[in-house]
Amino acid sequence: MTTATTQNRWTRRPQGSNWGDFGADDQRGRMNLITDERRLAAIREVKDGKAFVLSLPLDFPGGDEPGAARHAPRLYSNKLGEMDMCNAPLTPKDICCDDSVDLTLQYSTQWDALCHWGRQFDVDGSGTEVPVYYNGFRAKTDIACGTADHGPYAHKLGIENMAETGVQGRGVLVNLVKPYGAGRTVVDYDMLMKAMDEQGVEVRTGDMLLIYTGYCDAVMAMNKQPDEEKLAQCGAVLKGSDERLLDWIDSSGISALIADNQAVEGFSADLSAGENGLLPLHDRCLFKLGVHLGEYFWLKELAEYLDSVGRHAFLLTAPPLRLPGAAGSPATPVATV
Ligand code: UVW
Repeated sequence: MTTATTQNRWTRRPQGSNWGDFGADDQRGRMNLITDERRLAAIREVKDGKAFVLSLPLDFPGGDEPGAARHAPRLYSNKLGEMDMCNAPLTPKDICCDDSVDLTLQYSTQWDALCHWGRQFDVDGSGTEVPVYYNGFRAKTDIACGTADHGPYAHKLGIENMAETGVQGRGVLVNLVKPYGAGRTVVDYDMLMKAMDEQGVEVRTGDMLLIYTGYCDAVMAMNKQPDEEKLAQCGAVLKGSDERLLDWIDSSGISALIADNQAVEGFSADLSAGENGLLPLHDRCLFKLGVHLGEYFWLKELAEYLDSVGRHAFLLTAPPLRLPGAAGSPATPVATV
């Protein structure tokens, strides 16, 4: 496809992408598929009135990530003048706590913004690749790095774009623990389809698809002392190099893809990258299709309940923080069944 955006960002879009389909300057991607009608249909999936919180406590998995790119949250009290606002005696009658937090946005239960993952791509057929994100938005000018004066800021594709949609629609859960156990299994297209068929999972356009792997069950059991070697053996991961799986994500019409594991897909610890980069599923979803990825969701209780009542669909309400310019966000999603 050849088209011109209002800012002439690209005339050539990546194969397998939907750039331009939701508008030349779209920043919401497949969230556009959650229409009012589909949201109403999702509300009609509520039968029992039960609510499940799908967030880990945000100080899990615990400690700093290996390499310390991502840190556990650090709470501290605000100051009112010299007064530390922890049990602070504001008046002779009143006491008050008032905190701040240093919060790594992609440490625990989180959404990836569409500016989280891009690649080098020749956007105009000139033979020169440039670093771009979904819909051709540019590294540096659209997604600005921090300077001595200010932090990084995504002028385009920041997580606030997702938040502004409300992120409420039909959730459908596939239970991979049932057929494949709680150990590390790499799940390809055939395996995912088999699990879905066996469980009678029907995916509709605009659905948010949740994959229960058991990884976060292990994270929770480790009680903030994560054992990385053991965790590497826990929970299924999707096989990002399986083109049939990626094509199905495209043709299924899902609006978001969510898992209770680290990255939805598996990746090699030595960071070796193939034709579609280190994380081909991230490439297809975030860069090409505008499908947000949710990670470290807490799915055990929901999965067990749905299994016990023989259902798979529910109302999912999962907005990220409406934090302008950010590449990701923690969330406290709720499934209403
Ligand atoms: C990486 O780990 C690079 O990304 P994500 O948080 O999407 O898994």
